[in-house]
Amino acid sequence: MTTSPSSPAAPAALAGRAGPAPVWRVRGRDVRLDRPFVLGVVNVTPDSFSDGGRFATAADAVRHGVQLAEEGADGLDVGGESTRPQGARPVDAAEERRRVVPVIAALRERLPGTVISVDTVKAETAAAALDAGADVVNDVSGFRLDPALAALAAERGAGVVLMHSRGGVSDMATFAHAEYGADVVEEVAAELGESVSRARAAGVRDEAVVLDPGIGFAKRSEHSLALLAALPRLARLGFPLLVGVSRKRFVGELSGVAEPAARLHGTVGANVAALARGARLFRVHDARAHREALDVAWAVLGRPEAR
Ligand code: HH2
Repeated sequence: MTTSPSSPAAPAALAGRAGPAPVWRVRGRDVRLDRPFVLGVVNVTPDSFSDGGRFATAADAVRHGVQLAEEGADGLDVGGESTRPQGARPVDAAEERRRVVPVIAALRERLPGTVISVDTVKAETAAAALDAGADVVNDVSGFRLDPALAALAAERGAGVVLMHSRGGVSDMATFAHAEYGADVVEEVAAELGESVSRARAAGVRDEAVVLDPGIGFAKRSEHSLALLAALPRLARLGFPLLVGVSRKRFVGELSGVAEPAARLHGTVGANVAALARGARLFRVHDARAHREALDVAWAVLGRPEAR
């Protein structure tokens, strides 16, 4: 089955994007990335940095996921463990499963055409999530932390998002490992390349892989900005790029908005800029604003420059 979003018409030949749209292979289905892919965040956590506790019950989380899909999200990313910058409390696999599995099962039933990903670093949680109907494993450790996760994804034909980070769950969103030499982009590209090698070694097909620079993970704001600006270099790795800038610290710093949940406008700006530099998937807390903004930006960017 080929899933192709219905509107608006995909711009024909985009600067630097001529040729067929990339296809993301997720559990036997081809998701054509022929317009910006909006991945709505469904955090089933009491402690996430911007929406912790808001959707902590399964019923609230399902309602929220359905709303995000109605607002135009192509996919939903369900997570039961926070990586918040203040130092997250790791959650054991049993508790994480208890949080995400009923939500994924209910969303699968309500939204058969929506791509569902599970945001986890643990194979045990991912296995239960895939059983419940998830299509994609979003591993913020890029297959570093649980050696069984890559093999599981390969065996189940799951799509994978391999995000760059350093350290463990409790410190990956801090500055504990944010030491880079002269060229942060080169280092992140090399470490993402190692994630790709781990995926290939386990038998994950290249068409299943999406890469993510890991905005705010083991990165100061200057690093996040440098990476967003250099997305064309990361695209040379040969995989579609996802960015997760939503409500993050650098957005707050640049826009002067301290409260994470109030950072929508800055977030939209960052995502539109990332689109222009080659990102195709956008992990966001606010679906409607991004559906509209990214579709409009996509249509404009798809036009040839006037002579
Ligand atoms: N960011 C967060 C969590 N998961 N996954 C990917 N692929 N990329 C990201 O940038 C990313 C991610 C952190 O954001 P959030 O889920 O809102 O917060 P928390 O980790 O506190 O739950």
